[in-house]
Amino acid sequence: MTPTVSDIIEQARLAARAFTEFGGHLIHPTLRLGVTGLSRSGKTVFITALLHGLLRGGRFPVFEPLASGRIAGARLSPQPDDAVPRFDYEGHVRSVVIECKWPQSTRQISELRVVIDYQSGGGAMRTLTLDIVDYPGEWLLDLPLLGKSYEQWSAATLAYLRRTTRPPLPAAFLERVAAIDPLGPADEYAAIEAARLFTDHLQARRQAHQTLSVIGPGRFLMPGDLAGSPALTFAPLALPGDGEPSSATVWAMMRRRYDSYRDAVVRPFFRDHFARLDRQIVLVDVLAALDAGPAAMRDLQDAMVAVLECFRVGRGGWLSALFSPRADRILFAATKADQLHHSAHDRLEAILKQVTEGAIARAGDAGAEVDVIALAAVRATREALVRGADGGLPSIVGVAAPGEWPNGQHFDGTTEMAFFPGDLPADSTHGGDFRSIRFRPPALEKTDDGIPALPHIRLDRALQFLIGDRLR
Ligand SMILES: Nc1nc2c(ncn2[C@@H]2O[C@H](COP(=O)(O)OP(=O)(O)O)[C@@H](O)[C@H]2O)c(=O)[nH]1
Ligand SMILES: [Mg+2]
Repeated sequence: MTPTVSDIIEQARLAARAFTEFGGHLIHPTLRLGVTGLSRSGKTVFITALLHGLLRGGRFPVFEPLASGRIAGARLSPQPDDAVPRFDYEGHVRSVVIECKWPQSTRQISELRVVIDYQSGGGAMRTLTLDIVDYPGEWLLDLPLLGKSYEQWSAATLAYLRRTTRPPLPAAFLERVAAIDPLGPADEYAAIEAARLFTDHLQARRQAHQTLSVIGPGRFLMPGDLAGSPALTFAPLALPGDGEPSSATVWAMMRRRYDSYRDAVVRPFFRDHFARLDRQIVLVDVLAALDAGPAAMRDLQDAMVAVLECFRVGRGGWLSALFSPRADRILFAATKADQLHHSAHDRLEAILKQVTEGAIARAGDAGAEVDVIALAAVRATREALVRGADGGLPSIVGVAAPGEWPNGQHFDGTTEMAFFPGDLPADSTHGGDFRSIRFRPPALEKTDDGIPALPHIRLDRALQFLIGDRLR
């Protein structure tokens, strides 16, 4: 595809913005940190714990600027983008620290600015403005749409749906599509019905597979503020190989909606948010995928390829006319590592490393420094050795979320218990006998100032990689 006039105008706009931002950054150094991951991967908890640690001074021995006492203070400040909702730090921290509940899940992009005063290595007082942007990883799936027409997307998506043999099968949707004549008159009801069956199928896959499905659109999985809008009411159709539909047909209507989704939703997200990030952390619930089995691990690997491809865009190709990512460090983090005894943390990290290396081999180098880590933003468990048949089993102790397990065991959500979560597999392609457990947040110790610190695992190491070098 060659750049169009609008691509060229876009490029000029981007250049102008980069110039203005660059000028501003010389006076007020600013770092934009993107936090992404699929729904429930732990974004809200991660940002809450990170901010709590920065604002009240957490126990972060590996985060050098804080550990060495060079950070004089950090405070929240009004965010730069008026059109983006604010990350509800106060509400989330109240929930975890005071109410002992995990924060409400959010399904939107949000942002928060924190200003850090620190002493540089040379002794001068400096300020770093850190903008944290929380956005659904589902939205990164939409990158391929930028280069596809409705016809191309329809053909690719239908081919995939017809080929797939893994349940849940899209039978209801495919039946519906077979009954639609794309050259027939546009019928709003038929469009809504087809889009509903298509979305239902995507959601069902998401539920069943635990990880990212490689077919989008991403907003069908995570609509944000667009739920119910016509830009989200389209579906692939079985189209003739060529020809042009007249404007009154279903085909033309679906195509208009697809185009507006691509141009008014997907493109501005990549251009206005994604491309402006300096650093990125991608949170991955590796333990949930391991629990779900080898097929989920393969999906996870595909998802990582898709994510890395978003960062490669800037390195030439027609897409770089639309946006070029500037992130120079990307951290992949396996979250909720507190479900494991610390003796298994390195293995979790090694599994994530295997998955990322596989993705880099397929997607290619992202042009940024990439690292992996296993962490728990908020550690909900302690450790214990529980006597087993052959000696001590490295176990964890915590309060499991209330509910019933498939084995009939009942949890009341208040009693502390020891668990042996099973062994992680030696490599990512083999299932282990690991089982993922949902814990309640930890009961926190009271402190003198009444604001307890949050226990964590390796959150300080993540911070050091993501922003440590900018606080020197
Ligand atoms: N044990 C444990 N559970 C976590 C941690 N972080 C997140 N969770 C769990 O994962 C759920 C989803 O986290 P959340 O941050 O809301 O995910 P988001 O959808 O990516 O923002 C929470 O409700 C918790 O049950 C953690 O550090 N430790
Ligand atoms: Mg969230």
